[in-house]
Amino acid sequence: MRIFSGIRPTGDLHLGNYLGAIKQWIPLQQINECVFCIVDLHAITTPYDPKKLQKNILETTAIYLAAGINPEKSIIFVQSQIKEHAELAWLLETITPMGELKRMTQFKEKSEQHKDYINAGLLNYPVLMAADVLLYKGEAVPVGKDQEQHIELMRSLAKKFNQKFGQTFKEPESLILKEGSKIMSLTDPKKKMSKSDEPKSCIFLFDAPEDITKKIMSATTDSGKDIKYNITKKSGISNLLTIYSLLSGKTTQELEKEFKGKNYGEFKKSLAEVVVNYLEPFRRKQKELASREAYIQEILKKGQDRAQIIAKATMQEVKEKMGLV
Ligand code: AQP
Repeated sequence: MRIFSGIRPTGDLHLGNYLGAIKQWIPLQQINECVFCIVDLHAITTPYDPKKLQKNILETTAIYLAAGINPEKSIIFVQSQIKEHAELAWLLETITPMGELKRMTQFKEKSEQHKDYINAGLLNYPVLMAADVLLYKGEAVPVGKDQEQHIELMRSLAKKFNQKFGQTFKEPESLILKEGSKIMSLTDPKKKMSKSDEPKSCIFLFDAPEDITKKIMSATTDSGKDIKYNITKKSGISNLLTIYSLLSGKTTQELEKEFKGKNYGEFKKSLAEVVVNYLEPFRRKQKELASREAYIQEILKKGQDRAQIIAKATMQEVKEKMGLV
């Protein structure tokens, strides 16, 4: 299968980005043809600093590599370097109903979050995302739960295009994990963990061990003292149990048994140790890669060359079908 996924270079990546998306990319590349993009054109739909964008792109690429994406197997590249993404997005916009875009939860949330930056790019974000995947004839998209609605739109656009202009695209499926597809904020477990939220709400992949411990020890928990998974009544402790389970390989039931009779403090202390140890190789690899900018640039250039061949062929076919050539 051809797999496509991407991440916005909007700052340091957190445990949610890793557990919801990147972690499932690693095994997928063993038997599939994977295309992993750094989606900078999406990053500029919310407030950003142009002076930091290139640095964020390099850091996001370094995280892909540190997490285990193999550039010999998978294509890694920067979205804006392939102009066909924006071109196909425009063509798909002409078959996208406005009402569908306005209904998107992410558009509503981000408009609420950035009231003075509600731009047409933010509204059209899901169409660009559809173009990202369809340009490579992607068949599956490993993402977190927050992207499910966007994939639904992508499927309906693929179907509509095929009906209108002839069979061209497969309808991509979302690959959403059962566990970890929505890691919640440490300070407000009703909200998802988000890069643009306050730093103490996120565990960043390159956080120093003392920061990780501090953030976990002060994470919002619920009244009561049992370490029990109950997403509605105990969302804070349930979120921490999910993180513990995914990083340790133990089930939540095993963890409930292990921490029976223990208090939140003891549980959090143990979780902090698990997280610090799990992320140790990330910190080490990031330090190694930080001084290897030329190497990262070379990977991105090779990825771009490979991506360009596929993108060009799809655009030619799309333009022919739409009567543009
Ligand atoms: N909290 C989360 N739990 C599980 N998966 C998550 N993802 C994001 N947050 C969580 C998944 O990570 C991938 C990349 O996301 P993105 O950076 O492209 O966009 P985002 O969803 O907008 O991420 P953030 O962290 O919330 O960033 P900001 O604050 O900049 O908007 C996607 O697969 C996403 O599902």
